[in-house]
Amino acid sequence: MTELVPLDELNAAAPLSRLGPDPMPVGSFYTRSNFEVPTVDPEAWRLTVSGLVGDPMKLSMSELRSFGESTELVTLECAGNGRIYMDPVPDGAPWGMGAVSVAEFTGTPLARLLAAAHPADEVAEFVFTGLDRGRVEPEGDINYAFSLAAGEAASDSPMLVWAMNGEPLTPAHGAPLRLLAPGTYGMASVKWLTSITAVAEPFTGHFRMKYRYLGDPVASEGEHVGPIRVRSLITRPLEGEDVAADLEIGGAAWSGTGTIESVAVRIDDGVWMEAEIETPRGRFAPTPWSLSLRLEPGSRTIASRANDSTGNVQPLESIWNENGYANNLVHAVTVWVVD
Ligand SMILES: Nc1nc2c(c(=O)[nH]1)N[C@H]1C(S)=C(S)[C@@H](COP(=O)(O)O)O[C@H]1N2
Ligand SMILES: [Mo]
Repeated sequence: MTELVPLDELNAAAPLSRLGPDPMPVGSFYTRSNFEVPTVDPEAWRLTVSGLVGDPMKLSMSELRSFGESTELVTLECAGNGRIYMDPVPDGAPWGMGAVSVAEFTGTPLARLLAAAHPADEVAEFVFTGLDRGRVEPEGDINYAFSLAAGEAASDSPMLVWAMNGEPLTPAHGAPLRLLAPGTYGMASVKWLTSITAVAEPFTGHFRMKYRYLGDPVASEGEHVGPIRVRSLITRPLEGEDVAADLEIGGAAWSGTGTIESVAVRIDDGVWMEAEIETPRGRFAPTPWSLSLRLEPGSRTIASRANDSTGNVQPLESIWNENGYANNLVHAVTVWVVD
């Protein structure tokens, strides 16, 4: 039985109790699809690499896999995670805190394939196109597509993924092949990947232009949504639970702008207390944290706040923007401490 909490027919949230440090079952991993899941014939499927490259390619899955393989434990988070905590709540999928999940992904390092294609010096971005199609305003029918800057695409983190937790990718998560851009919000990790195109000008496709910060007090106006903002979540106890006075509070923290430096916990309006943090099980894996405390009986609100190695810290209040992206406010849960 799947534990996902459906938001609508295409989008479903992961249960917080399953978040890190281990991979979550694929059936618990959140799903976010803008269009219907396309039907893909895996035998006929090919990946094309074209545009401003010296050696264009059209690859079967086994040809792609000959470029190498690596496995990483990765935290994937949707830019809309936490949207409903903004005031007023912007339009868009009404995510609470369940649009983030952790799995072990296996695939071919993107940089290896791109190097073999010999991109021209003037390449500014690579455009990744999926097989899913749908109607958007004002363009009409389009395929889902997103781009990465040439430098990010050629770095050692993006992967062309065909397996999740050692099992073939499922249709909902982009079978037979998806891009995975660890450290960047989920919209860049294009599912049902069919082509990679090297271009000299910044890509202006619908989704690339939609995922921008508008009216955000922290980002510059119109800036593309990219690196995941630092966040911690409390995974134990859960919202609304009855707990004993002596308890261990714990959760996961991650950031696309650095490594997690510290996590602090606060009870009601008290002082921030430093939690213990563990070493994450990979470059893009969540950092587990915990703190054992004795709480006073009654209703208590527990909050957590993470800092990363580049000096970013979670804000105490939601940072609002027009499309409801990247709301990384401190996480709080209210529990009942039994006498
Ligand atoms: N082709 C395609 N890729 C896509 C999307 C999509 O709608 N179509 N949604 C993106 C968004 S917004 C997110 S958050 C992630 C979600 O990946 P998941 O469904 O495997 O969790 O996929 C991204 N890749
Ligand atoms: Mo997303």
